[in-house]
Amino acid sequence: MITTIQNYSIEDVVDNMKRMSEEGAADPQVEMLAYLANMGLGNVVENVFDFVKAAFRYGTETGEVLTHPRILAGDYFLTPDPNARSPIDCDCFTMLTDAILKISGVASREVLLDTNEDGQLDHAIAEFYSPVYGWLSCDTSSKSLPLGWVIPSSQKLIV
Ligand SMILES: [Ca+2]
Ligand SMILES: [Ca+2]
Repeated sequence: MITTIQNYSIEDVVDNMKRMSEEGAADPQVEMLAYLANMGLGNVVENVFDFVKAAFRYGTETGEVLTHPRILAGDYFLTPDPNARSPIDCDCFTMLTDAILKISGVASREVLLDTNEDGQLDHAIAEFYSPVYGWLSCDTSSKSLPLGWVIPSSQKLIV
C-alpha cells in the first residue's frame, strides 16, 4: 500500500505532476524539444527516450522539487552545455518525458512507484502504451534500465 512520498501528501504530488505535465504538453518550448527529439529516424518512443536522457542529467535536488517541464525546456535552450544544466530527479524527468511523448502523439502517463513495496513511494517514471504489451516503462532518469520495462502493478500509483 502506497501512503507517502517524502514530506508531501500523495494528493499534492499527483495533482501537481498531472497539471504540470498537461501544461508542458501545451508549451511552445516543450513542443520544440519534441520536434528536436523526433528529428531522428527511429521509433518515436525511442527517439524521445534517447533525447531526454541525453538532454538532462540526473542529480539529487536540494529538498524535493517538482520542476515544471516549461522551465526545463527553457533551461535546455538557455544552457547549450548539457553538463551545465541543473540536475533533475525522477519526478521532473517523468513530467517532461510524459509531456514530450504526448506532443509526439504517443499515449503516455505518469506513474509513481514503490519499487521495494515497503509502502513508501521511491521513484517516478513515464509509461507509454503498447497495443501488444500494454503499459511499458519509459524511465528516462535511470542510467541502466532499458526502454520498455514491465513494472508490476503492485508497485504502481497512476498519476
Ligand atoms: Ca523532484
Ligand atoms: Ca518504497
